[in-house]
Amino acid sequence: MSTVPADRLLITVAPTGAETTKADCPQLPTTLEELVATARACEAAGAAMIHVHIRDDEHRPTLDLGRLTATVEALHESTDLVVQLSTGGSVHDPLDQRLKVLDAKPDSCSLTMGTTNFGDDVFSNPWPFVCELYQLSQDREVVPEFELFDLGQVHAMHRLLDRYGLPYGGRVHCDFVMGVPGGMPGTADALVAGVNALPEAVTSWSATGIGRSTLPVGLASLSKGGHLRVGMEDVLTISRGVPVDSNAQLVERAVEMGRLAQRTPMTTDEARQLLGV
Ligand code: KMH
Ligand code: ZN
Repeated sequence: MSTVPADRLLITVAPTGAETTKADCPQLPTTLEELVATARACEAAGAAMIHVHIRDDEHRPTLDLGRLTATVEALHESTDLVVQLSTGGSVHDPLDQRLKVLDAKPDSCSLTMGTTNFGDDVFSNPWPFVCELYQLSQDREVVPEFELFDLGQVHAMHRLLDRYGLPYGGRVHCDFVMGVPGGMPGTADALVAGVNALPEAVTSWSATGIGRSTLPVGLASLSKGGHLRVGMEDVLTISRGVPVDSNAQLVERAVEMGRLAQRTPMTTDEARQLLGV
């Protein structure tokens, strides 16, 4: 059983993503040095987990295993954050490379529960791939975070857990990623429908809303007792028309939203307990 008090708030920061270009957003952390500095600032501000996408020397998304491994090591050396590598990558990454992400030995990995239209692109997660990635996470002792872009993916999570059992670590944490054009809308109604449909085995969940849905989803998540994911992967403005300065600014706002909801940011040790890392 987790002994993390119920008022604790897990704040996950997703600082980079795979969609925004450095040219469009120079403050996006794309180098290892920028990522480590961002991670430290976000940890100091109240984040306990980091969801990581990395870039190459030209700031393009990459799943290069050497870089991923060096990134995990650098984040472990410089912070106590739970390090979660994205296995979603970019919409252009092949499935076999996405499986290899686990070779970089993260604490956690994202695991999206189905294929989603993603703007004009397709974020491909065929069922056999989902099953293979899940079994690999069990073998490699990496704690998955189930990413839910749509209500049907909640049902897929029931199927997966029924077929293959609990994740490594014995806890079940998922994250609603809402407001992607092609996925479920970033509304309180959609979040409540998703939360009400979760498998009983789920022990914790967070939510994030893309773009303008970031505040409605964050507030709805707190109202429903959930946790928060924030960061420049998901939103690039702090208010209408005002660009985000830094990921830490988004973490600070999440801390303030949590304070209003009488929730205290979780420590990294508490996050490890909560997630079974
Ligand atoms: N970049 C998106 C296509 C994940 O990190 O697992 C997929 C994504 C989900 O961001
Ligand atoms: Zn991601």
